[in-house]
Amino acid sequence: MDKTDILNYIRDSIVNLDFEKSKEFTKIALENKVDPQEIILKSIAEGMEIVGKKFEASEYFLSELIVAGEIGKEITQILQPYLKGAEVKKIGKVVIGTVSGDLHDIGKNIVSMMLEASEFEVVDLGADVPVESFLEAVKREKPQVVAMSALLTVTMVEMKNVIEALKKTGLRDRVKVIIGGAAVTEEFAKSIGADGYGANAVQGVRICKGWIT
Ligand code: B12
Repeated sequence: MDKTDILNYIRDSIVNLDFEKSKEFTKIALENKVDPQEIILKSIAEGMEIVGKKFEASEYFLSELIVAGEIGKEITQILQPYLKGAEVKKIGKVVIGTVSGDLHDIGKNIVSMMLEASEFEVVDLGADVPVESFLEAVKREKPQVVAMSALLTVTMVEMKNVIEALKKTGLRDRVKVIIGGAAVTEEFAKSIGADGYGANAVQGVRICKGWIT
């Protein structure tokens, strides 16, 4: 079994909603020194995309989405210790959360972990985070970056609300704002006055690093 096979097996077990096999193959991948970032991008992200397409085609329903979500979460947890770098001096602080009304947190968790692995201190506010909680965290934690995720078209507007609230409270100039998630685009990011947009976790980390160093 070569690396591509293992990555495909993990992806396919996610698509087939096979909890045990997806965990088993992830462990095999790690034993074979497959880069955990590749597992995220090639297996989890691609697997979830296929599940999403099946959902759109009414081949899968909400129950299947939930199971796929749980599998994605579980695999990400298995990968977490392998993503974390050694305890080194942190280069900057990021406050991250999925916006209010949105429960999708798998992508946000991946971004969070990759930031940590890239020597950022991350304050993860979780999912369904109200505007006020973002504001409080900026005041309390004094981060250089605020990162927001949204997967639903209806919750994208919350990102704009957070930026407006940061402006109103005089905090906007103290932070850079980056957004991401399947619902948002580069154009949307520009239109709401965000400083950056990351199509995936790797891009997101690269942008944040560019701001700090
Ligand atoms: C799993 C899933 C769920 C799970 C979520 C579990 C969880 N704990 O997250 C559950 C079952 C709960 C769920 C619920 C719903 N879901 Co849903 N879900 C999905 C699914 C299949 C996968 C999402 C996912 O985890 N992808 C994998 C991760 C790794 O990808 P990602 O989140 O995009 O993140 C990557 C990048 O976008 C980026 N990124 C993400 N955030 C950020 C942030 C920053 C700062 C940066 C830089 C980058 C970044 O980096 C990540 C890694 O590279 C998508 C389909 C899809 N194709 O996206 C639908 C999808 C998002 N859901 C959808 C819908 C409609 C719903 C429901 C409304 C269904 C319903 N009728 O009730 C509810 C809403 C619940 C709510 N209030 O939030 C729609 C949204 C349509 C739209 N445009 O609004 C989608 C697109 C499915 C579809 N095709 O119709 N869902």
